[in-house]
Amino acid sequence: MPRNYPLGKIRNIGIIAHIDAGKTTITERILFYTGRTYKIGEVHEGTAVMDWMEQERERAITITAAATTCYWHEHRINIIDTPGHVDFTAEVERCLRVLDGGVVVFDAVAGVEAQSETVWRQANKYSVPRICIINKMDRTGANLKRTIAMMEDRLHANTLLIQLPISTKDSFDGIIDLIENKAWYYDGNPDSEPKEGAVPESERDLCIKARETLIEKLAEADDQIMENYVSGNNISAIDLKLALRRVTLANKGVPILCGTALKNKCIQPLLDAIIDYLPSPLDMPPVKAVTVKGGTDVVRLASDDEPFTALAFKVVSDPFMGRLVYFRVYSGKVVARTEIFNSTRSKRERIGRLLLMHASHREEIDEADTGAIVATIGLKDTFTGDTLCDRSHPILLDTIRFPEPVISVAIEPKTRADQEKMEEALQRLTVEDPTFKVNYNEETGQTIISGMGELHLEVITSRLLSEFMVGAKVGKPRVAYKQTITIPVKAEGKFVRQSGGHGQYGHVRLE
Ligand SMILES: Nc1nc2c(ncn2[C@@H]2O[C@H](COP(=O)(O)OP(=O)(O)OP(=O)(O)O)[C@@H](O)[C@H]2O)c(=O)[nH]1
Ligand SMILES: [Mg+2]
Repeated sequence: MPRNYPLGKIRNIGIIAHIDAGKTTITERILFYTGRTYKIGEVHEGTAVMDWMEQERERAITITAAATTCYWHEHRINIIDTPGHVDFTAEVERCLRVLDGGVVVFDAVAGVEAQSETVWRQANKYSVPRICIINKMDRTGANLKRTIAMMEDRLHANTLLIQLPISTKDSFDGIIDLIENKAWYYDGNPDSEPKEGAVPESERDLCIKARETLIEKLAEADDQIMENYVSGNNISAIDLKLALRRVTLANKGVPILCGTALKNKCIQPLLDAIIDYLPSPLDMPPVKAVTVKGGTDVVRLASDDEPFTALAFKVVSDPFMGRLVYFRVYSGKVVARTEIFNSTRSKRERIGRLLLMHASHREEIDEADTGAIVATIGLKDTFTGDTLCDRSHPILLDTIRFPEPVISVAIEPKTRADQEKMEEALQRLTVEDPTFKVNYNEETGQTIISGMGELHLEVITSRLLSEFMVGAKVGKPRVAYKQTITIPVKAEGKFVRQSGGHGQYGHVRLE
């Protein structure tokens, strides 16, 4: 069966940022404008499709990374919306490990925040090419220039501004596309098309200067633009776009866009930029691995004709459906209801149903080919970070490493009936979440759960109740005080028992 989308037309991207920057709000607009949803979901109203978990809707924050797929201008975009809260940093880590590109979101008022730096470093670690959008341009105090300065200063980013905002004191109306030299106006109504217009007279000079800066910066990072620039040739919009793509893919610069997701402004140009500047699986270097026997280095090309290789990056225990394992296919393809090999654990596994995930909804598919990000039901012994492959070509991909938990609390079942259920539920949750650990302290008799922060553990206890129907309360871990001997002492004891037959006698001298 021919694949629906050629590899070059696939984008696997993650949306990453500090908490509340607007990642989910942007993703909801992407789903709407690509026709995936018919009504825009809002985080603050608890209707966001991507924040589907009960705890997410209650708190209006993202807790677990959610995957979805949409289509834009004949491209297929697989998106993972990640949480920004520091307690859920593992979700960002696992996503960046398997994604090809990133959209980094900034709040135009707050600029670069603590978690913006963390996610930026995580993206650096995996050399993920990225584009940035400065969101919330509608807010009073929004400042594009300051945010860009902060990005250069704190993230050491080579920023390539490709849009200028069109805004008055209290409204953000649209953008000037510096590449095409065109202005786009948005009225905020989600159903209205953006209107093309002239660059406002007042912005002309600024626009010429900003375009000149963009070309200079691109020339510094790209030989082809440099050549044209030096010889004074005309540089076309196409030349600029191709150069931006090369520079972004080489991680030598980041295109910067702006907009306001909440007011439905400038999402279409973001979608265009995802396609124009972020990598397809073909743009990524061949994936490196080692052979199971002998540990020699091997590579797998991004191609359906190579042996099947995938990395499991998320395990979710659904109380009704069982274990759902998410994986990214790096090479080859896999068909539903067939046998594969988990080379990390040397186990044969059977792929059951194959699912294309859309947040909590699932679409059953027959096969997953190179570049796909899908989930499956049926794998019993596969955990986060495991390599799945063709049994006749067993290789190992680099696994995913997670930070160690930093805080602990004691957890106690509310009733006797809860006891057994709690153990099982906690076990399942540790499989899902590599930054969540459970230990039994023999000395104090307490069950201790550890995680990345208070919110993390709070969410876990609330999930125990709502998903696993286990009542539990948390408290401080008890400390087992111990005594020690501080001065030398001498002691002596005797044991004598005479009750007929052989007597028993013991004598101990202790110092
Ligand atoms: N004024 C304004 N508010 C926005 C904009 N985008 C998002 N918001 C609001 O900011 C809040 C946070 O938005 P989210 O989309 O949940 O942010 P997030 O980055 O997904 O947050 P986490 O997933 O919890 O890290 C919500 O109340 C949104 O309505 C915007 O462009 N302008
Ligand atoms: Mg979110």
